[in-house]
Amino acid sequence: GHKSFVLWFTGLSGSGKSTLANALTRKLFENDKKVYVLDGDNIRHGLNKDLGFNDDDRKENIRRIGEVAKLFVDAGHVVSTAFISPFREDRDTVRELLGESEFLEVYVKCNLDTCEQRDPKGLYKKARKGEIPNFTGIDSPYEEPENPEIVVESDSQNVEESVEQLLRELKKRDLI
Ligand code: GGZ
Repeated sequence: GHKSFVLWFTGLSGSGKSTLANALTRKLFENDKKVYVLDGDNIRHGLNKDLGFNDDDRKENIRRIGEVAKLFVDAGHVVSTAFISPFREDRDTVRELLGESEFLEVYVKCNLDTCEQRDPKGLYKKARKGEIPNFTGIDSPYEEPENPEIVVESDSQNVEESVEQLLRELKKRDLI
């Protein structure tokens, strides 16, 4: 079997976390890895549908996702998680839960203007109008990672280039 670990994608809404996590996971699947993606679609609509977006709920969201990711790692998978995870302390708690060798923080770095221009779901526009309170980057903070294992600059390279970068980083670490 191969190594199992978590790629913890973090970044603003619209930065490309889900897109990258899914594109990378497809590549790993084609190379016979056991893979799984945790994202809003399968977590916030299910296990965490009791949670909203105030600070406490975001903290609990990330805590549960960390625990679920750990279960997938125990089961031998390469897990990619795609959540804003805006608070450094919460990400560090997951890092401690998984252990250094099984946790890679991937900062999907994209400036707010670009995210806001992309606005794939029109959420920034609504947030600017005051229709979504506590929107990350507008009136709720995003704490940039200080020592992420990987930084993907999604505003200056395309998805294919970013996936190649991620694959290189995993090979360099003998994880794949
Ligand atoms: C940020 C929000 C909010 C608020 C709804 N702030 O672009 P999206 O739609 O698909 O990704 C965002 C997603 C963020 O959920 P996470 O579980 O990743 O957040 S956290 O890690 O902070 O718990 C966005 C949508 O949910 N969304 N309201 N107020 N994003």
